Amino acid sequence: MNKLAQMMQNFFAFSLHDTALRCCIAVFLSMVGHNLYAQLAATPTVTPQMTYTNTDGQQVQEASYNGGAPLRVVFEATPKDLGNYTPLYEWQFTRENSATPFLTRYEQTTTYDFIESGNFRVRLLVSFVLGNDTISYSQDDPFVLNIAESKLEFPNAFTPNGDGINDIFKAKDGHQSIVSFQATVVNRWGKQMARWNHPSEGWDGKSGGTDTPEGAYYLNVTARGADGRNYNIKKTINLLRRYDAIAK
Ligand SMILES: [Ca+2]
Repeated sequence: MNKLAQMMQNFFAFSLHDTALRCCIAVFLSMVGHNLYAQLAATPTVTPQMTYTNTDGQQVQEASYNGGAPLRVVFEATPKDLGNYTPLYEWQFTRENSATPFLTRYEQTTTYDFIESGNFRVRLLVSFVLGNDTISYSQDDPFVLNIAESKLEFPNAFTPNGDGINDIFKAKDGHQSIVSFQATVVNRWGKQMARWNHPSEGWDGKSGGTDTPEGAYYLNVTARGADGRNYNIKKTINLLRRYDAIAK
């Protein structure tokens, strides 16, 4: 190897080393700088959350709901990194296929009772304001709530004999979206035997703590569905204690 080649080799070796070092320093400074920047200028944001009580009685956080009414839902903005920004919240409640909200709420956390059937969308918009500076947030995917149409039916008979089968007279399983309800049962002389105010409740066949006789009784139900349907159910029901294999 001649002297020139040796010099060139040394030069490039140094140069490469130098470049690598510079890169390392640059990356390091960039990371430190980025962290500092992130700490100094964290962008305020929100994490919208929807909470409701499911049919099992448990509170759940979901992005959608399919089922009956009434349904109470809590919407929370859950802001973070606000710094000195003032958040201005706007919850827009719309019906599917409508751009115009039927309701707008301006709270950080808002509660709404869905009592009408239909397909709803709920979206959070936020303006974070600091002096003349405004940062806008818009929820990409709105919460989706599909409230079912109402359903309410009653059986013709029940067997309150304590065997655990069909012992309580009540609405058939599958009743849904009933937002107001009142039921009474009278005997053939018009005397009230029972009264209840929720579709999941019923009559155990007793009156004043004692078993009522077998036979025909008269049910009168007035109820209203989330879809606006009015129920006015009057029917004869049979109280049977000896038979279990009765049609529900
Ligand atoms: Ca029974």
